[in-house]
Amino acid sequence: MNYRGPLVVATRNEGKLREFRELLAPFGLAVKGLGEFPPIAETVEDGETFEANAVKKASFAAEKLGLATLADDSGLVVPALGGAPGVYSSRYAGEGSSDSENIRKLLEEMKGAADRRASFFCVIAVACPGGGTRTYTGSCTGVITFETSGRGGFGYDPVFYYPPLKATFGEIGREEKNSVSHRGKAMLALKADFERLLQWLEPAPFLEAGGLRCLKEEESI
Ligand code: ITT
Repeated sequence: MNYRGPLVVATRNEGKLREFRELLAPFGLAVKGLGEFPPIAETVEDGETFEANAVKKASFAAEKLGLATLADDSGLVVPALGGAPGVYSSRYAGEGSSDSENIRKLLEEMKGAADRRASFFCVIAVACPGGGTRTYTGSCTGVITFETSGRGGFGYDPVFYYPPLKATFGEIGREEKNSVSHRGKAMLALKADFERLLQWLEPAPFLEAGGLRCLKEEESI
């Protein structure tokens, strides 16, 4: 028997949750958002890397809820800005800043920049209570526009122009974005590992009733 869920998606970002629901739909797992549980404290995202923050978010929620949990940490890396906003992408214009405030700051900082390349990065972490974590990574590279275009997606999508599609991520549909995005690519890596992941998530039969245990990394098949 393989693990059949539920899998909690631990994000407070509605845009991300919508994308994950669509990306996870073919996997046949019962996907649950944080909103379906009593509120848990917010994870302090003080890691220096996307991976550290993703692992922290997933394992914190997994421990609190006692369920297998997926989280991602993602963001935009702009070489002309020394890698900013990076792990601070969601709060680039200050704590609690909105997507449009972050975009305004980005366009301001990019004034006069000759090199407008930018990459989105995503690290997905899947954690099991008392178990460990497995991580999957994806990225995609585009160009920062001079003004917003399109109302789709979330975050920096309206200023992220993706040359192969000749459009910003704000101008394309969710399905199209998922087929090329950093999150979509990290999900492809997860998909390639899916059978192993299910076995890793499978409760060990000798555990106490209701207990869910993941094989430790060194035990993994
Ligand atoms: P959670 O931590 O609750 O998941 P968050 O929005 O704070 O929500 P992150 O800390 O991972 O998530 O920050 C990601 C930020 O990076 C996000 O708020 C956007 O500003 C940006 N970002 C990430 N993925 C994006 C995408 O697909 N399109 C546009 N912007 C994205």
